[in-house]
Amino acid sequence: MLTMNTYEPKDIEQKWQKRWADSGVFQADDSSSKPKYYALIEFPYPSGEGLHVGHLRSYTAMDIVSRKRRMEGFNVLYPIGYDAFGLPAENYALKTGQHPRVTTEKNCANFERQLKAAGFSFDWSRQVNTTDPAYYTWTQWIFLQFLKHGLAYKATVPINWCPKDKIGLANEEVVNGCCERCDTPVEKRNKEQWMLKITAYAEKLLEGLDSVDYIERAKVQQENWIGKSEGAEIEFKIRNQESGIRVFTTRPDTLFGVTYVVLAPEHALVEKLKLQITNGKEVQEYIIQVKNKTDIERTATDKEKTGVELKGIVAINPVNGEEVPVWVADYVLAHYGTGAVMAVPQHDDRDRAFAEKFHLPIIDKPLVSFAEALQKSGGKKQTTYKLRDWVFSRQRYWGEPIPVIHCAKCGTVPVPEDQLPVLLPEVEKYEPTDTGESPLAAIDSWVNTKCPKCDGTAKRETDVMPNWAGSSWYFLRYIDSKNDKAFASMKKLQHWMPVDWYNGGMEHTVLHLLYSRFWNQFLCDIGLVPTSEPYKKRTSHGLIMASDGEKMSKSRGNVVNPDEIIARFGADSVRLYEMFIGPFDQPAPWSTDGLVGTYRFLEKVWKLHEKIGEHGQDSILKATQLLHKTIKKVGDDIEAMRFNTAVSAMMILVNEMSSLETVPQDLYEKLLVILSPFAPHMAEELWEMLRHKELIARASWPKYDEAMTIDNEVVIPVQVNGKLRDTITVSADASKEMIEQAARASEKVQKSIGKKEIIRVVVVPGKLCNFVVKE
Ligand code: ANZ
Ligand code: ZN
Repeated sequence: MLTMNTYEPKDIEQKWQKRWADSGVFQADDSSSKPKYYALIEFPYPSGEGLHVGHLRSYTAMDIVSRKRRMEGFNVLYPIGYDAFGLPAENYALKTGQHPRVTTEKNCANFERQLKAAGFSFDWSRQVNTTDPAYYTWTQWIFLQFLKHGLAYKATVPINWCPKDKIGLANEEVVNGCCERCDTPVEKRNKEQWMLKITAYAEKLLEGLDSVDYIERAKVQQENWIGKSEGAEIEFKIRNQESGIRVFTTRPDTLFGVTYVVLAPEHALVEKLKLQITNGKEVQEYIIQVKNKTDIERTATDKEKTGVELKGIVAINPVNGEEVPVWVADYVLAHYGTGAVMAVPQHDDRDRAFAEKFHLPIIDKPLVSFAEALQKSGGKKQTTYKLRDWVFSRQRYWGEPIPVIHCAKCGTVPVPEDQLPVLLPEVEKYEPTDTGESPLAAIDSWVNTKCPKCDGTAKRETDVMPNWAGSSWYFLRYIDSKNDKAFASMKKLQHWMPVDWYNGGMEHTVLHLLYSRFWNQFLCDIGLVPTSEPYKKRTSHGLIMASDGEKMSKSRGNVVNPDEIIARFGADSVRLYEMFIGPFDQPAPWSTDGLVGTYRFLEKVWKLHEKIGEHGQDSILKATQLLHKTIKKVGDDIEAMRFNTAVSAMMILVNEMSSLETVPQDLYEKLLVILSPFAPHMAEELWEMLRHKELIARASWPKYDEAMTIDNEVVIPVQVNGKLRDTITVSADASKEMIEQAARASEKVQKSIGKKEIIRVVVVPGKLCNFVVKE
């Protein structure tokens, strides 16, 4: 018999965290002969609020997968780091004057403490931090490769401008026409920006989706964002003009139904045809009025249509020579297709709404075949994408400086690679300048530099990168995080890539996934990474909500603090609870009662060790069978991310084992092994109490005997008033209720009973079921 003691998580958790660290058990081996497994979670932004219970959900899930893989004989890489550039630290600096570096360091240290307290099996030796110059050297270096290959360029583009944050926003940072951060209505401004030519990868990003295992929603969102559209480009000549209007259409077959043509208000022809347009003033006024509308406002089908006819301009339908009027209207976007459409009110809802409002003809003409339409119109096949190039400049401080120099003589000159990193200088004020330039622009000593080409006076680029940059390649850096010669060595990349399983938030399945796939594909194309797709498999977890069902937020005061609950219940109970809380991919409300439940369960597991013994009176067949079933179920459930049902299966097993007089050690040990990925500290402690010298983290995942997992079944006769009417097959240990239910479900039995009243039901488990009915 083992010594009795009670379950006290705080006595054991730190002990095991230290043992794990000292033994290096979770360090991945770059040259192991075991098969490799790369498990990835989205590295956190180290906010001042500390770890969120939502982080714990994703990290525990992949921790379970990682721990199971090690037990299955894999060499596992499960790394961690910090995505630490970004606005919150900078906004905090604006308020308090504290350098973002200082708050970032403090926050990272806090996160590290919290993550370690949760017992994750991260390989801490590979930690990365995107704000570390040793890291962003390589972010800058990769940017230079984009530049070298013509995929980074400067362009004057209308950008979304937040007048409050004084920052250019990417489309995705604009929510319902407002700044995602401060909710101020966003304006359009023309500004010179660095762009990354992600559109050059549109097709590849789409095609690559066929070769990966992503949850359906993620795949669909990627496809929609890329928005491939196959159609044709067709030219409508303008009467008495040289220039024509090129339209993009997915329905050339409707060409005979065209009753007018529409240009986007920003279309270059509007300016070019100025002298021919007889209502120029009206047109100009319209254009000014639509300037600040977002694309979503402009194209929403339920919005009232607006537009102005370009009087004096007439377009000619190439298939039949018919003359149609030309309009400008904001439902046509300048940056999609050709910025002009042929309008077919009979077949297109927006065109119809517009035609009805402005009394334009709606005609029903027979469709023609795509081929025929192209032939008659002289058009050509054309594919367009909704995907736009990526605005890569931010006029802020807390980001990676874009490593280029502007020379009056030589133009834009990349900073020579051996002069990287371009370090972020100290500034006195973090505010963007009044002109909307980065605060870096105000530091003359930093801005003024020498041209690397001609040695003449030159100026540094003062824009920094968006906070998507560092996270676009961090999974590569983990593989070789200390390399100072390259972002990662090809040999190590070949060993580890691709990531085998990546779990993260649903909110990141569009942009972060697309951007990081783009960087990886590009680096693969230039021969620097071995696989075109970075992630073999991608899943997502549901949000953890507050107990009131609302999103946890500081302002609502409903945030659950991981420190407090770990101090109260121990990390193992918290981990287990986060897995038990509900289907992994669904949002789930927090309940501290639930946490009490998982704590009690662990107490039961702990107590079980007092029952370990060899010569019990009970038959252990039932418990053994249940153990084998549970090993199978927990294993399968982990793979399918059904963590909640894995936990309940272990609960059922523990109840069964608790009902035994004595528990064979072998059974108990197997229970501990399958429980250990969920509740690793307790499992280690009990394992040690059973006199194991090795960590349970190094144990093997138990095998189950398939025969033991199959229920024994029995055939039971069903009678009505003593007469045999049918037989049913049920499991040997089926309860009375289950047998009666199965018997009632029999069609023959139902027929025999008919409308007669059932007076009594006699069930003898394993033997018989008899319905006594009123004749
Ligand atoms: C005539 C037509 C007839 C159209 C019809 C559709 C249906 P997707 O599938 O999203 O690519 N379009 C083209 N360029 C546009 C722009 N810059 N702004 C707004 N709308 C534009 O949509 C392609 C269709 O959207 C094109 O095909 C065009 O209208 C319109 F029964 O041409 B269609
Ligand atoms: Zn120069």
